[in-house]
Amino acid sequence: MGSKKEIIFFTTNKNKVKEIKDLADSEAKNITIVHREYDYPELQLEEIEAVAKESANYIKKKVAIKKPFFIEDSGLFIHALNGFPGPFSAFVFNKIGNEGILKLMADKEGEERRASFKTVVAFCESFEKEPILFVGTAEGKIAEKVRGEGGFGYDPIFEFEGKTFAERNTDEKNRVSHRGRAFMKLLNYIS
Ligand code: ITT
Repeated sequence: MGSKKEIIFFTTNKNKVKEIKDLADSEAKNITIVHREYDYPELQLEEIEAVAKESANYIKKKVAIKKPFFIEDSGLFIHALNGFPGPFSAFVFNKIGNEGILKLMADKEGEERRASFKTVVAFCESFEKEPILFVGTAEGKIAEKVRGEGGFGYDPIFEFEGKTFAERNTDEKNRVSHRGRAFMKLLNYIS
């Protein structure tokens, strides 16, 4: 039996840690995810790919532990609002929350409520190289009202195949979510 490979996950979001640790526990027995609470400055760029890459490069310069690590940046993109809140998802969630988004969407019906979640994982195996990016998306729609007790953030208003993400447990969400898809690509790359 080989020894387990440790990968550090820098984030301030404990819900992300739970989802990713659950997935690694069931899908990658040879990998241990180690959480480090770290609040790095996030650039406000149009593309979350660029945000994730710059964040990983910032951490490479700042942290002393030279171990393989990743960070991830996620966002909700509402088609009828030209991709808003996208890279500004954290700011908008803190300012207006799910109820605010539902108000913005009040006159939108059917196809107009389409939205997607996207996660970009930026992985640095070596501190000498550029981060490698893994992207995962989930296509769904904005629900008419908040539903469900699980998940976090925008999960109660993001509906996929009849259920919001907040109406699924972690395992069910991971199987179809943006984060689950992006992280599975990272796991496949590592193993
Ligand atoms: P970091 O320290 O990892 O940056 P964060 O919470 O600031 O943590 P993001 O910038 O990636 O993370 O998140 C942007 C916003 O989108 C934030 O308000 C989250 O609550 C929300 N969000 C991210 N992933 C989500 C998911 O899977 N379901 C619902 N909301 C999500």
